[in-house]
Amino acid sequence: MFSKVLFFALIPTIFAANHAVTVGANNALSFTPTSVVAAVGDTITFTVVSRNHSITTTNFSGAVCPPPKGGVGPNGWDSGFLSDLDGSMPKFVYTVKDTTPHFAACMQAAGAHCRAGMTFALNPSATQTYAQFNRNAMAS
Ligand SMILES: *[C@@H]1O[C@H](CO)[C@@H](O)[C@H](O)[C@H]1NC(C)=O
Ligand SMILES: *[C@@H]1O[C@H](CO)[C@@H](O)[C@H](O)[C@H]1NC(C)=O
Ligand SMILES: [Cu+2]
Repeated sequence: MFSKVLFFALIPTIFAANHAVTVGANNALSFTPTSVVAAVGDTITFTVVSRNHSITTTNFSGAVCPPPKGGVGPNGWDSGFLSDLDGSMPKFVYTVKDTTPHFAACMQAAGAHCRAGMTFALNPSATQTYAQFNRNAMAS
C-alpha cells in the first residue's frame, strides 16, 4: 500500500525544478539569466556555450574577483574550468541546499571575466541584490 508517509516524503522529489543557465551566450562574458530563485532540492544546470569559464561562488562584497578556488561557502560550489573551445558545451549541475543568497562569478583570466561582469546570483535578497553584487564585482 502507498502510505501517506511515503507519499509526502516523495513530494520534494516530484516537484523539484531544474533551472537552466547559459554560460557565455553569443560569446559574451555573461550568465543568462543573471539570477535564479530556487527552492532546496532544485537543480541548476549551467551549460558553457563558448570559450572557457568557471562558475564559482565568491563574496558579495570586498574581494569579489577572482572567486577563490573551491568557492566561498557554506554550501558554495566551484565547477572548475569548463571549456567549450572544442564545441563540447560542458555542463555543471548544482543541487540547491539552502535558500540563503549565493553569489558566483567566473575565475578565468585572474578575475578579468569577473570584473567584466561575468557574475551570477542564486536567491539574491532585498539587501543583497544581483545589481549591487555585479557593481561590487566590477569595482573589485
Ligand atoms: C581553461 O582555462 C584554464 C585556466 O586558464 C586553463 O588552465 C585550461 O588549460 C583551459 N582549458 C583549455 C581546454 O584551454
Ligand atoms: C570573503 O569574506 C570573508 C569575510 O569577510 C573573508 O574572511 C574572506 O577572506 C573573503 N574571501 C575572499 C576570497 O576574499
Ligand atoms: Cu569566464
